[in-house]
Amino acid sequence: MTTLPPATLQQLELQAIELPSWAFGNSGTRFKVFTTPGTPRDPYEKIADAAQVNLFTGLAPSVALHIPWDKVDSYDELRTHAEGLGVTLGTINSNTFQDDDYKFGALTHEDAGIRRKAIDHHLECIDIMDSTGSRDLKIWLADGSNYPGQADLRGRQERLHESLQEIYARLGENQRLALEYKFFEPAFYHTDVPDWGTSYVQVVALGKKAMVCLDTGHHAPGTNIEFIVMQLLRLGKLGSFDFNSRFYADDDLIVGAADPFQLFRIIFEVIRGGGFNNPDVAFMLDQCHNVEKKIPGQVRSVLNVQEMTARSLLVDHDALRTAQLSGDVLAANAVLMDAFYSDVRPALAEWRESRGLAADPMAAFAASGYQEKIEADRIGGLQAGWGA
Ligand code: LRH
Ligand code: MN
Repeated sequence: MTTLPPATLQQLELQAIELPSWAFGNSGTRFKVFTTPGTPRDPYEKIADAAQVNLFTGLAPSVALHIPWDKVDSYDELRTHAEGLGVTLGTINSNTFQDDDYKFGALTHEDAGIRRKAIDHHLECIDIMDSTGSRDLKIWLADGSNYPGQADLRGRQERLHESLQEIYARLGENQRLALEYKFFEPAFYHTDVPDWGTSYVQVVALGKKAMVCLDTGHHAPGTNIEFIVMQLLRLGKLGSFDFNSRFYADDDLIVGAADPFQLFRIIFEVIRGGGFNNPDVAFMLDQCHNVEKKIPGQVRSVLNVQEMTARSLLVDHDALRTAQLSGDVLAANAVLMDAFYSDVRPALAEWRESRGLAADPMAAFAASGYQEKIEADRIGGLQAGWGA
């Protein structure tokens, strides 16, 4: 059995993965959004479900909110509710992708009135951060176009910069913004923040409180994502991850499900670049459980990240450097593959038990009866989802 050295366990003990509130609501595709018995009806129930993931894994101490999906009368009350369940409120996600006014863009729009509305939404999000105690404002923009000639690409970049400057100026001392890029969808010809380079040049122009957010589902097929991770860490501008996995496009599937080796390679570069357990680099999930049960889906997700982290921490860096420096290609590759093929699951299960957690959190949650209870209790009311 692979054993995990004490130093590795100490590092794993500090690992924290933020959960997306929207993963607990209904989600789907343009074809169908399926409802599920027990789905939360409001942010309070979403946070209660997220707290279950932390209860069984000890890995998920905070929950990201999405505005207006998680709008409430009192964020102080929501914060107290969360802290009462042993979690905190994390990243605040803005939303300028579901309003008719933003059909031709939001922060990049030609019309100053529309940009004003979009900027004000972000200023409202920062007001919310003041109540929730959140550090990060995450900005993902659907802004783009569908046909060549439809939009003035250069003008939009200038307007994006001006809009972001006003949002940046409102950030408090300990607050940050993270600009998330995505190479396409919903726009199908150009996207105004399509890649890490565009996000980087826009955030560098703002200042030290502006960072890049890397969503693992937002790259063209075949992209070497771990290379981008290395570069953004090298530049000191990797602010956060949206972890998920995909077979084709922005599938938002369980992280590590589609390509566990890619997750291993990404986390290896995070560790190599000083981004692991580094407060500057937030680990968040951004997923949708369209057909599988949502709480077990999130439990599985954080365990996948933990397992690939444990394997990445097993890489023998001295042997790797020796092989790299001697140009022994196969030996160098073998060092990484040995770590990747190390089955750390029995050692992690044993370690969890030593910390008073269940050896198998998936089985423990299933046996807890929580799922049956919410399915029985949450009758009536509008199930939460991307619309509501
Ligand atoms: C866009 C995105 C973004 C969120 C949304 C839920 O595809 O990744 O991070 O706002 O999903
Ligand atoms: Mn995302």
